[in-house]
Amino acid sequence: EKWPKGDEKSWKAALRGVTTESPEISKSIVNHVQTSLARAPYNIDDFGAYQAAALSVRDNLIVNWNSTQLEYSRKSPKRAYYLSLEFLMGRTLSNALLNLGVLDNYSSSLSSLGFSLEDILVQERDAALGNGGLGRLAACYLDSSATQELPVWGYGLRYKYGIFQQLIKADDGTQLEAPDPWLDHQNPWELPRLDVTYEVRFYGNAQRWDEGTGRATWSGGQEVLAVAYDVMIPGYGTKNTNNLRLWESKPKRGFDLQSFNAGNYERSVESSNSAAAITSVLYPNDHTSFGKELRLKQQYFWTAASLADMLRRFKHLEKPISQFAEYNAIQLNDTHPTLAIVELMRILVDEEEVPWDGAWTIVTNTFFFTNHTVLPEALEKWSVPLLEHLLPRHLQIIFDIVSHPAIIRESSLFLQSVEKKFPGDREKLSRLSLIEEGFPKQVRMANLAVVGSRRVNGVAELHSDLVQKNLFPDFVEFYGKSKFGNVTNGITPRRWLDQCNPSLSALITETLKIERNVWLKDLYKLEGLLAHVNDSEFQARWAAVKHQNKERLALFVERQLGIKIDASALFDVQIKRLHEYKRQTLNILGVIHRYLLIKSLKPEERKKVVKKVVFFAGKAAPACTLFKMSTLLPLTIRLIVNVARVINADPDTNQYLSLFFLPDYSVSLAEILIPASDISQHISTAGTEASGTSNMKFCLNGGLLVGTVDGANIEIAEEVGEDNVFFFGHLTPDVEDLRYQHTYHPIPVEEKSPALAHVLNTVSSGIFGGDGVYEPLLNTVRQGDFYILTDDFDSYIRALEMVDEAYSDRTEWIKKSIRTSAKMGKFSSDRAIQDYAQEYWNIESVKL
Ligand code: RUG
Repeated sequence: EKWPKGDEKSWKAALRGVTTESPEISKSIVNHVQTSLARAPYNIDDFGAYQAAALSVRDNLIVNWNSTQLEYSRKSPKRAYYLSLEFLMGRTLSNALLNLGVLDNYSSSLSSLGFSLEDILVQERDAALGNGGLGRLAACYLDSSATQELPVWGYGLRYKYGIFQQLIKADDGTQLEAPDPWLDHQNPWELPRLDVTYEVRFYGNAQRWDEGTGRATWSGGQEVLAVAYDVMIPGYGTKNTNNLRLWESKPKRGFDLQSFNAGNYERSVESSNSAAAITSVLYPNDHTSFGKELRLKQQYFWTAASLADMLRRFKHLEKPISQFAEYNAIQLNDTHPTLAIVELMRILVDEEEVPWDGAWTIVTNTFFFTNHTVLPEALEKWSVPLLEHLLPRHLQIIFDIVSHPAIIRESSLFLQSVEKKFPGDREKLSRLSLIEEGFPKQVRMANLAVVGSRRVNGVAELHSDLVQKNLFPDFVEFYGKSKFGNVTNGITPRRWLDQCNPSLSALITETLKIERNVWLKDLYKLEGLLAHVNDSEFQARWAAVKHQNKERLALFVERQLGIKIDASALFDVQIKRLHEYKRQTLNILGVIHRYLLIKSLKPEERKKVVKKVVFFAGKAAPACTLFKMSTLLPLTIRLIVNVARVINADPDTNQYLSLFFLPDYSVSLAEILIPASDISQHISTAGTEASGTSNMKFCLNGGLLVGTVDGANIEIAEEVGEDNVFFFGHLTPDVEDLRYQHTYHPIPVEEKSPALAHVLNTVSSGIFGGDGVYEPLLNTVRQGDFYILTDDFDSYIRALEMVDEAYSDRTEWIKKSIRTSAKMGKFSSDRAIQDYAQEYWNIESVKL
C-alpha cells in the first residue's frame, strides 16, 4: 500500500491542535510521530501510526498508573500478588482504548489523519508469553483485578521469545516451529525500570550456623541481576491501573575483563550469555514436567526477584516482619512458583533472623496454591542432586520442612490415626512426603505447595473434587477439608465479548437498555436477554450478527489459504493446544466418518445434509528431543491437514463438508474464530480437562457447545440448561474401569464400534496419503486406547447428529444461542477474582 495516506493539511492542523475532533489526541499522535519515532509528520505507514497511537495511549496509562500506585502507597492496603510463569496477554492497544473509554476518539483522530483504526490495531504483535489456558487465565485475572479496583500485581518473566510461531509445511502438513522475536520492535506497553534490580544467586555453598537456629549462610556461586519491566494493566471504566512486573535476567558484571585481556573473547562473554539465557525463552510445553536445569533456574530467578521486591515494598510500611501475611497474599499459579515458599523461609530465617517456627507461620499464612491439572505427567518434581547443585540452601530448607517439629508432631498424630484406621499402612506416609524415594530422590513440588500454603484450590467444581479425592486425599485427611476449595475459572467479558464481537455487544446494550459499562462489569445482567428470546426481530438481528462474524472469518481464511467458504454452513470449531487428552483425534476421525457418509450418498440425498465447515487450530509441543520420546501430536496435525486437502478437493462432497487447519493459533486468532462459531468442541476424556476457558468464551458469544461431562462444561450446562448443550461420552467414574478393561479384557474396535473401525481402516488404506505414516497414531486407538476414543466414538457421532438436527430448525437454534449467552454471568473473571479476593486473599478494593 502507498503512504502517506492522509491529507497533509489535516496533519498540520493536528499539530497546531485545531482539528475539530479530539484535538488533543490528534496532536499527541502527531507529536509522537515527530519526537518519539523521529519521523516527519505525514511520512508514516500503518505500523508507524500504530506506534504513535500506542505511545499516545500509553501517556494516559502512565498517569493513571502513577496515581494508582501512589494511592496504594498512601493507604497501605493488604495486597495480593499473582505469581505466574505465563501471561498470555495478546494485543494491548484495543484493550487499553476500551478500558480508558477513548476508543471512538482515537478512531476519529486516526481517521482524520488518514488511517483506519482497524488497520492500525492489526499492526500490533501479540504478547504471547504463555502456552494456553493457564497463561490466558492469568491475563484475564489481571484485567478483572484492575477493573474491580483490587490491589493486585502480577509477577512473571520477560521472555525475549514467546511461544513459537507455528508454520505448516506445504508438502506434507507437518508442523514447523520458528522463534517469536516479539520484542524486535520497540514494545510501547512496558516501562523499563533499570533502577529496580535484585541480585539472584545460584550454586555456591550453604553453611549452617548451628542446628539450633536452623540458620545458614549461602555464598559463592553465580550472581545474576534481575531487572524490572512494568506493564500497565488498566481497569475497565476506572482510573485504577495495576502493574504486571516482568523480570529480565542480566549479567551482574558485564563480561570478564581478565579473559578478554588475555585474548579469550569467547570465555569473557560466557558468563554474561549464561545469565541472559535465563529469561530468553518460554518453555513451549504445558502438562509436562521436564526436569531441565534452565527451567529450574527460571523458576528460582523469578520467585527470588519477586519476593525481594515484595519485601522491599513491605519494609516501607515500617511494620514488624511478623505482620507480613497481614499485608501480603501470594497466589501460586500452579506449582511453577513453589520455590517461593522456600525462598521466603530463607529470607525470614537467614536474613530477617525470624525463628523457624515463626517464619513457618508467616509463610503458611501468606501463600495460596491453585492446581490446574490432575494429569500425573504435569506434576512437577525436581531431582534432589539438581537442587543440591543449583540451590543448596533451598534443599536444606526443604529437608528442614520435612522434619519440622510441628509437622512431625502432626504427622505422628496423623500416623497414629492412620495406624488405627489402616493398620500397617506405611504407604500413606510415603505418599504424603515431600520427597519421593528413588534414584535419584525427587522433591514433589505439589506436596510442597500444599504443605506451605494456607489454602489450595482447583479451577472447576469437578476438578476441585478430583483434586481432593484423587490427587491429595491423604492431605485432605491430614489437614481437613477446609484447606481445600474451588474457584471456577472465568474470562474477561471486555476482551471476549465487547472487543472481539462489537456488533453483538452493541445489540446487547440496545436490547437490555442499560449502559454497556454496566453489564460489562456485572455480567449477570445478560439474563435480561431472556425476556427477548421469543422476539422474532431480536432473533433476526442476533442471527445477522453471527452471520456477519462468520463472513469475517470466511474472508480471513480466504486471504490466508485462498479457499472460499460458504458462511451459511454450520461452523464447527475446535481450537486449543494439541493434546492427547483433549482428543483432537476423536474430532478428525469424526470428520472422516462424516465425509465417508456423505460420499456414500446419492447426489439427491446429499442435498439434505447439513452443510458444515470444520475449523481446527492449535500448537503441538515440539516433538522432542534426545531425552524424551516424541509424541504423536504433530501426527494428528498432519492427519488433519491431509484430510482437509482431500475433502476440500472432492467435488462430490465439498459443498457439504470442508475442513481447515488454521496455522499459528494465538489470542488474536481466537478473537476472530470465537464470535464466528455455531458449535465448538470441548471433548476431553471425562476427568482430564481441569476446567477449560474457551468453552466459556464460545458460549458468551452465542456459540453452542458439544462436549464431554468434564471440567467447566458441567457448570456451563448447569447454567444454560442441559437441553442447550450437546453432551456425550462416558462419565469420569467409568474411565478407570474402561482402561482396566482395555488392558485385561480388550474388545476389538470392529466389535465395539464398526463405524470407527471403518474410519481407521480408511485412513490405513492411504486415501489421505502418508504411506503408513499414521499407523502409530491409529494404533494408540486400536490398542490400549488410554483416552477411550473407542468407547466414546458412537455417542460422539450421535451428539453431532443431534447438532445437525437442532441446526436444521434455525429459529430454535437462535433461541438456544441467545439463552446460552444470557446465562454466562457466572463465568466472568470478575466473579472469579472476587472469589479469590474474599475467600482466599482477604483483600479489599482501593478507590482512587
Ligand atoms: O488444562 C488446564 C485447563 O483446563 C484450565 O482451564 C487452564 C486454566 O486453569 O489451565 C490449563 N493448564 C493446566 N495449563 N497448564 C496446566 C498444567 O500445568
